Amino acid sequence: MMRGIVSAFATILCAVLLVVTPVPAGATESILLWDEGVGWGAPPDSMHFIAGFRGMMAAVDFETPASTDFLVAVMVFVAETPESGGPSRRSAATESLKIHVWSPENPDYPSPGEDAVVPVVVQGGYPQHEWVRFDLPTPVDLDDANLFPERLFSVGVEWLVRKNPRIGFDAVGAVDLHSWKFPWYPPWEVCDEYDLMMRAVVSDSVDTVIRPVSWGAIKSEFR
Ligand SMILES: [Ca+2]
Repeated sequence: MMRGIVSAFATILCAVLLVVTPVPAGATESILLWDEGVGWGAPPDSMHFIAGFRGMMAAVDFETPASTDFLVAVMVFVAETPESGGPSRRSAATESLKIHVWSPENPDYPSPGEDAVVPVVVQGGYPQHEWVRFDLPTPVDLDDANLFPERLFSVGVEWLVRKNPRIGFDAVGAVDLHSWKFPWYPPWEVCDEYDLMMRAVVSDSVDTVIRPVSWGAIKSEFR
């Protein structure tokens, strides 16, 4: 475990956080992501999937760029969800999922700590095998130094239904050691063999337009 932590720290020093602004100049949103190996196109054959039992969680940590102050959405690559009860070509509908935003464990270590805001439940039935954007009910102020010391935060999911949905991960290229998984009990375990396919959408303004409810952008509700 200690070796893993030391390795994580070493990699944090050299890992590169990608900041992608896919919208035209003048817009305020950026997408934070690590090396998931998939770019903006279709996922590669190397993509795999994870799924947890009820109550399990998975997270990715980020550092807010100085130019952005608000977290407005979380993006998750939702993988195909097999029918329960045995092999089948059919896919079950996606089940509800809880979205979390965490403060860092401490200012010197980015693993998820306490919930920074009330977790959000998104209703099932959202698409599969694509990036799904879950808009938060209100932007989260990442400039709050009490909640996000050193501008560190994590986003992620908690499973409400066993093994539904599955979430993509990438095990090629760099493994950035910013993905965290499955705490039966603290501490979180860093993923040292893959990068979870979860992203943070940040903005420099609270004026960010929350997209209309659609299959591509799910408006979440605090629960
Ligand atoms: Ca990777």
